[in-house]
Amino acid sequence: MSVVGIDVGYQNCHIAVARSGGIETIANDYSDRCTPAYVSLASKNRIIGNAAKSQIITNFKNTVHGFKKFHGRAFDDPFVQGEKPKLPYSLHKLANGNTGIKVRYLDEDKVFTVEQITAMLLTKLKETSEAALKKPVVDCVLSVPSFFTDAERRSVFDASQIAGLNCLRLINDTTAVALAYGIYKQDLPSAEEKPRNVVFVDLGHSSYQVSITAFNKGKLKVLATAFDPYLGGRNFDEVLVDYFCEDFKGRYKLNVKENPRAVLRLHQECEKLKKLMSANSSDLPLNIECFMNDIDVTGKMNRIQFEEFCAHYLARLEAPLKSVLEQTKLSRDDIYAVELVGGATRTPSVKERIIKFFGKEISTTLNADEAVARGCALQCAILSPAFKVREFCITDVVPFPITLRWKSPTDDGIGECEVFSKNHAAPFSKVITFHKKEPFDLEAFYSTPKDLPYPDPRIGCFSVQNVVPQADGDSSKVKVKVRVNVHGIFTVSGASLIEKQKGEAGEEGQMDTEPLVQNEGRAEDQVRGFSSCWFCHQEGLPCPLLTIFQRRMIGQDKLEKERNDAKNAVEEYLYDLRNKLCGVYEKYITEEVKESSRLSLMLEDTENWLYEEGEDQPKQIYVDKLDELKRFGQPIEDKHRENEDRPRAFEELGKKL
Ligand code: ATP
Ligand code: K
Ligand code: MG
Repeated sequence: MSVVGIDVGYQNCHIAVARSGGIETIANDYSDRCTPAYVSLASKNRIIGNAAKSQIITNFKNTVHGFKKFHGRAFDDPFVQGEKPKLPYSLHKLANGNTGIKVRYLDEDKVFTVEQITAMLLTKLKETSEAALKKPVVDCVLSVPSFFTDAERRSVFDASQIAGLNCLRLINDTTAVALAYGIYKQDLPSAEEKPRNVVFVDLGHSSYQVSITAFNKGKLKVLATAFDPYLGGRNFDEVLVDYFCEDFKGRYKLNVKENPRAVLRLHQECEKLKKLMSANSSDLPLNIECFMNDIDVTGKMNRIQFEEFCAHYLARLEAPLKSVLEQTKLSRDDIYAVELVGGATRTPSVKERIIKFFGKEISTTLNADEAVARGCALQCAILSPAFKVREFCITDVVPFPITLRWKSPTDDGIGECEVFSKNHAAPFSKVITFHKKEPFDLEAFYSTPKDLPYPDPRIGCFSVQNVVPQADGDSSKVKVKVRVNVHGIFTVSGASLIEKQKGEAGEEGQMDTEPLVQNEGRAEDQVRGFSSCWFCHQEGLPCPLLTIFQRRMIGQDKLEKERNDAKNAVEEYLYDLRNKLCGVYEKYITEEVKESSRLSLMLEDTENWLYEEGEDQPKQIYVDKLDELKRFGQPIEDKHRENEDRPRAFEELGKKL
């Protein structure tokens, strides 16, 4: 079993794994602990992570990034429509209304679902983990924003399945951070004492999340969460981009927004400038050579100016901070510490605002970039029977209240009740009792659409089938089990018909609560004819087929890698042989060969071939080419080795004698 935690960020992904030494974050094949959430589709393969990010300018139409927020969203969703004009790649409406991503892949126009794109990213992260652990990785824990709704969570979960991962839990970003904070603390108050309340703030590239979590020895309980799902570092970048677009329009008469490549370059430079401004308050330059129409551009900006331009965004930092205090009825004095994570909390004015709000210094005891991934790996370790880790109980919250509405086709027993209130503990199961003579439908939805950062309040529709009256014609008692599971996903996990006791009064929608269950049980065991349909669930290819599709792509990438490796092998051998011919091998080249100059000619030919016709050939051609070269090179090499070995053999012999 693998113990892997992945922070799936909008911009940056981090992986932490459990090894004998404990939890550690790992580097990818670029020796980078951060893997950019970029997927580039090309004519022969897919390129994912760092290599994809560096392709963004050259292959901008097919380099997909910033897709995390498309999970579970319809193409017509106002957010998706708002993003569309800003993206260098195309979006496409899928048959089921969802957001698809249109690219050229293997020289064909292709439309991928968001789940498929995220699965590609996850495949890369899976490979990186496998390389570090030197064994196959299947089990993992992934992070999601605490404000993700059912449809978004299902979509991320589907992506993990497509990637061949077994996601043990989708954990909220701020909860993962809380776990990374709490599990090693030796001095937490005991169970009877007042808990230690800590505020966690995560300002990433695309979103802003705040939680208050109460810690006691061996456990953490999230008390409340609040968020601004559309506030993050990318807003600051956009402010700079907009400013310089105007600036360049005035000074250079350039219409930057018309040129997607220029916009992308400007974005990159503005992000760099923004980071520099975090460390430096003086005027800083922005220079881009050959920006557009062969024009070099320069500009400048300082922190004061930047903060002025961002004032409306900075002002939005306060509301979620206020909200968590109000929800928990805690005062600032009840807060033990305020911990910041997420790259954008490095912005000085962000820190200042948070310090000012709480009237106290903030702690940065956690690694701002890696805390989420570490928390995910810790959660995975806790869930994995293969790994020994300190007992730690995690209770999260339901971010948006959930209501269940029921109706039968004929009787007018229509009703509804709120099954999960805001900040209700999660995961959690409840049993609801109905008295029915016939099958009935249950509809789950979020009760407060206006607080939902998602346009559709519907969660799902379930029908409870095979319900019949009792022998005496009276209605039957039906117990329905509903649950917010470990992933934060709402499910109707079972329904059963119960023999009614004589004279028992029937109260509709009566709720029994069951104790919190950490592991998903097989509640469906005793289900009687029960089916569900999802409003928002992904349609189209069923998961196993998607997985086959994914395997095919991985196979294609592997072929392309082998082809490139074969080509590189020819190149390497060629240069190595040439170097040695002028050096160590010189004396072994027989006269005839030298005379005919066949060898050097052949090397030259091969080199030319590599840059022309041989630039793009199937693998076998390179393999054959290498063999051809070796037929010449090998005898020389053998002679060289013989000569090298002879004195050594004498030496050895001498030692023995
Ligand atoms: P999300 O959490 O929204 O999914 P993410 O997890 O990918 O996004 P992070 O990696 O936490 O985001 O943060 C990335 C953001 O932090 C980017 O906007 C980046 O420019 C910003 N950032 C990183 N370093 C600094 C810095 N020194 N100063 C200002 N901003 C910074
Ligand atoms: K991240
Ligand atoms: Mg993040």
